[in-house]
Amino acid sequence: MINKKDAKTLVKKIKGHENIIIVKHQLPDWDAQGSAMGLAHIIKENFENKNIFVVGDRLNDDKDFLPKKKLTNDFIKSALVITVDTGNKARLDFDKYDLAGDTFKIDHHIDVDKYANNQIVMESAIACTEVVTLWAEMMKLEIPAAGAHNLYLGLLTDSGRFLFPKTNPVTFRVAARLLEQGADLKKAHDYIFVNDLKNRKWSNFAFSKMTLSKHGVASIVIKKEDYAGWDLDYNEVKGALATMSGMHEIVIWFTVIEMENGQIKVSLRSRDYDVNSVATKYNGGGHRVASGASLNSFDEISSLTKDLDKLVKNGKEGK
Ligand SMILES: [Mn+2]
Repeated sequence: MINKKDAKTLVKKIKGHENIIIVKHQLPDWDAQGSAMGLAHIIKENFENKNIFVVGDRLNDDKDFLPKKKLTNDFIKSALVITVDTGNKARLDFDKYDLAGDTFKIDHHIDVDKYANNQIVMESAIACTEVVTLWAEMMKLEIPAAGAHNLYLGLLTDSGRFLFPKTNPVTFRVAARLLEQGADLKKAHDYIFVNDLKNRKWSNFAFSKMTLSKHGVASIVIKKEDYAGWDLDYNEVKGALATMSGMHEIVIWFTVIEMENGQIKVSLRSRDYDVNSVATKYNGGGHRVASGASLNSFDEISSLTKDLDKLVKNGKEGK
């Protein structure tokens, strides 16, 4: 549950600032963007005379709350910066965060980095959009349809279509509320889950590269040359991850993706095992069964696989 005092603090801080900047994590997913846009729409609807901007990369061509020009340092110094869906400061998609007049973190990742002045962190929430919605409900704020649509997209994707283990009665209550507020179920589902043929072809190609350890740890390693010429963005390349889910034989699965800039990003998933405990060893973290990490070189893949094998050997409850 959200602590009412923290919920009120956020309202007070919004009231006290004319300028509001909403920050997501780098390489945003729909929970990050949905939380940011949803929150922006809620603030616009319920509080008068606010300049609200959502900064950083976007997943689509939604122009709402986009700064028309570069935000000045003076603007940032006078602003309340609200971060969404970002567990650690290093992952924020805003290089001037430290200039902010005031800061507030809204999140659902494991709370390892209390980087903001105040926060609402609900680790039990399946999506950050769930936290934003519950906050708005608790504070009796209106959720306009455009906000509900964005919030629903985050709920839908971070819960893996309501299949992931952390999906619970609250998730469905929040989904119901968002549909009542004007989120369009079919539109959202078609928008997220109907892909181009090239995405399915990519998934098939990527899955053909899957290797499986004898303990049921599957991985797909994707280098730059693998996706060269495919015309895919990072999230589409990462579509390879989902091809390994939903099979008895695979109990932990991960992708290793070489980014255009040479960074090596890992995404880890499991139905039952605490992959977060391994992710933290490799400059990462996130959730118990869904975490990210990064490697210094491809040589680290074998030790990563060994660590995950060990997790399986130790059993579901861990040792
Ligand atoms: Mn999230």
